[in-house]
Amino acid sequence: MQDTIVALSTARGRAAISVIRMSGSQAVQIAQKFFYPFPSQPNLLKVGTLKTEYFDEHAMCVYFAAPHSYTGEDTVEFHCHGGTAVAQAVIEKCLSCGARMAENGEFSKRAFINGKQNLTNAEGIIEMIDAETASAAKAGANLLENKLGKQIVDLQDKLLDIVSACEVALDYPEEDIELPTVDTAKSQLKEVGDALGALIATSALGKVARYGIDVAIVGKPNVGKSSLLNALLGTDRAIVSDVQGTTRDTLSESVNYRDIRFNFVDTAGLRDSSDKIEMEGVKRAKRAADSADVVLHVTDDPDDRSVYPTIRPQIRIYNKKDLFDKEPCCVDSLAVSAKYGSVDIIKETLYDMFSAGDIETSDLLITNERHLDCLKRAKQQLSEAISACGATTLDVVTNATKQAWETLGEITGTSTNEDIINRIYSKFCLGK
Ligand SMILES: Nc1nc2c(ncn2[C@@H]2O[C@H](COP(=O)(O)OP(=O)(O)OP(=O)(O)O)[C@@H](O)[C@H]2O)c(=O)[nH]1
Ligand SMILES: [Mg+2]
Repeated sequence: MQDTIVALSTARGRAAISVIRMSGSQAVQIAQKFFYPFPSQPNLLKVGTLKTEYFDEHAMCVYFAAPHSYTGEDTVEFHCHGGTAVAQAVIEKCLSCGARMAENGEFSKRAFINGKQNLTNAEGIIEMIDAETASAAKAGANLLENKLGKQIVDLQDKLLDIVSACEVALDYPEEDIELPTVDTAKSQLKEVGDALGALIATSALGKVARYGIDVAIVGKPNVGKSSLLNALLGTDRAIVSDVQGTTRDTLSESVNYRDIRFNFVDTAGLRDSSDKIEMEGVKRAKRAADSADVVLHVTDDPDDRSVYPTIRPQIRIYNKKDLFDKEPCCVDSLAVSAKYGSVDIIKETLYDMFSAGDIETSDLLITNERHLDCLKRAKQQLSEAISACGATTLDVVTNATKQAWETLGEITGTSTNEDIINRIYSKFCLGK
């Protein structure tokens, strides 16, 4: 018999209400010991009295009968007054009557074990809880709705068809039945491989939807990098001064713009110095630029044509245009005044550069590194199967195809090992 588990499902602290959730075969019996009158039927929210050790709480209670609940088990929810003390007293009562404290994500893990959700659904829930923008939430919602899961199962079915056709040919080599030609198998495998390729190709946009765009602001001292950061954020975040070398450490801050998260990093001005701390700052600035999605290379000299040495894409920003008496020399750059003008053109350019507008119209994006890794491995295994077609025996093709089928199963959890499952569910907060 599974333990009956309990946890606070709403956020901790001062709030209007708290929801305490209990799940397991004993959930109803335990709740009936201290909630009166207990609801006479499932799915009915009932007002009543919840007797804790310390006080009587005027609360509401609902139960869901297995398997028609989130976890697939009997589940009881108490909707109580908010605040830490009330929730604590109710949980204590549940514990003293036979429940035990749930672990992080244990409700969802039980839902997975009971076939109520697959791994991508669970990961979708995590993405939704973590989402800072509507695009990130939408990506999570798509996973939760099983859009990826369905596609994966379709592709797995196609692979299984290929495998079974090949196996018939292997088992009955002498029979005069219609055998799949190697060419047919090859073109079917290619079709699945292309579908995987198309999914993999969405991962760049998926990363933008989920995490946003990492932007490093670099340039010589005093060109106005920190002023630019402040203007981009719309807040007075970084110290600005006319002293060269004001910013020493990197300073990261995010802002949402047209539903995309921009993660800006302001950095120390690039120059040689005998100051140990300043040189460490310069080192960090270079590191920030090397790990960013894009670099804003800031200058305040309209004749500056220099290029920042990086393999990352970069945009040259001519700042302090209010002081210029001529047009900047390079046209494929942006000219702004961080101090006196709008800098929206920078965000707009970045938005277009990363095709962020496509997120809204896209149906399904790969936003999860684990899924991407599985897709890439499965594609590789299919490539091996394809090159084996005609070149070697049919069982080599079959084995590679079976491997790709297994790898795809890791995405939804049908062939995932226990460690990975545990790792995914441990990312959930308590009570989920
Ligand atoms: N006129 C004018 N002055 C600006 C503009 N942007 C920044 N400044 C001034 O330029 C000076 C340097 O600005 P900061 O933003 O501190 O420059 P920084 O690049 O961060 O400098 P370090 O941190 O030392 O590398 C300050 O006095 C700002 O007020 C601008 O658009 N126009
Ligand atoms: Mg600065």
